[in-house]
Amino acid sequence: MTDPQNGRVVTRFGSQMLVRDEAGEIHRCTARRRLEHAVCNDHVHWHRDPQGHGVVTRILPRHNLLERMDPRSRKRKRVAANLDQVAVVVAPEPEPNWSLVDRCLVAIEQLPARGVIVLNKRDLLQDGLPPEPLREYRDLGYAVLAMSTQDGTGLEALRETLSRGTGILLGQSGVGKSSLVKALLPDLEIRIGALSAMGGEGGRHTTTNATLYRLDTGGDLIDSPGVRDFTPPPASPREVLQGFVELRELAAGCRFHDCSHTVEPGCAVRAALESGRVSPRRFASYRALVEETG
Ligand SMILES: Nc1nc2c(ncn2[C@@H]2O[C@H](COP(=O)(O)OP(=O)(O)OP(=O)(O)O)[C@@H](O)[C@H]2O)c(=O)[nH]1
Ligand SMILES: [Mg+2]
Ligand SMILES: [Zn+2]
Repeated sequence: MTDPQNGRVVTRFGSQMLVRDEAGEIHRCTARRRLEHAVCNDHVHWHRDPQGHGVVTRILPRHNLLERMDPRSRKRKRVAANLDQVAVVVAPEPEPNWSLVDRCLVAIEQLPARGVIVLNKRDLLQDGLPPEPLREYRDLGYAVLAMSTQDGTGLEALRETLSRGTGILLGQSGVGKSSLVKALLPDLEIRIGALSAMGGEGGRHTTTNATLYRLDTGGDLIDSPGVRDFTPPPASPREVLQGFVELRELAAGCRFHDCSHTVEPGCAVRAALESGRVSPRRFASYRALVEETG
């Protein structure tokens, strides 16, 4: 039996997980009995038992946890822990679902973490112009980066953005999240080979498990499975509002402090909407989420 060591959960499959030690070596581990299920990027204590098997004995307190509602079971699904930034990836193909982006941003604001919007596959833009909503996100203060893994443009800006802390790529299936990870990690093929030999995610096309990778420039990046939709866990209307940076600022100016921004007189949010200072698309996303999760 070895002394306990610090590690980070690279990926989990059933009761097994891959844990990265402080030297960067990856070990296959099981969880000690009755230990809560670990999640990708949990910081843990682990050791080798007398038979030489890796055992995770403790999950260290998380500074945040990204969760979403599973559309089938309607239960919370844990995506990853201890995130500093979240990049929501969109592409000209498949056609972007902007309400999904807004929903991801709500979860990001709740973590909280830095939100980044990535437009991948810029090589597929018909007229070379980025879609209109991207300008809205930039105006709200989110970093918006355009790139292509096909021609390699724009990747340096993403590498720089991800060089500190731990980031995750979120987005619809097929937008190119795994392709981005691959482009940022030239030796990924080798690592994927090593991971799949240990029972982790293989070279499959569709990602099925969130997996943590170490970037050569510093920083860590999590590749996550594509989602059809993204619903943050249930929240009060007030909590949903916190996820819309421009609306939460405006709400401070409403006449009633418990304003629902629907029918009240003196509503600063609706005034801004009517004068065109708030995007109707964003307000509709906010309303839909209040109706759904409230
Ligand atoms: N034209 C073009 N195609 C790309 C680009 N990046 C990725 N692709 C293609 O998009 C497809 C999907 O890429 P993936 O990286 O598997 O997408 P993903 O987001 O990881 O998908 P899931 O794992 O299912 O969530 C592949 O056929 C890639 O070759 C790009 O910049 N331009
Ligand atoms: Mg993938
Ligand atoms: Zn109001």
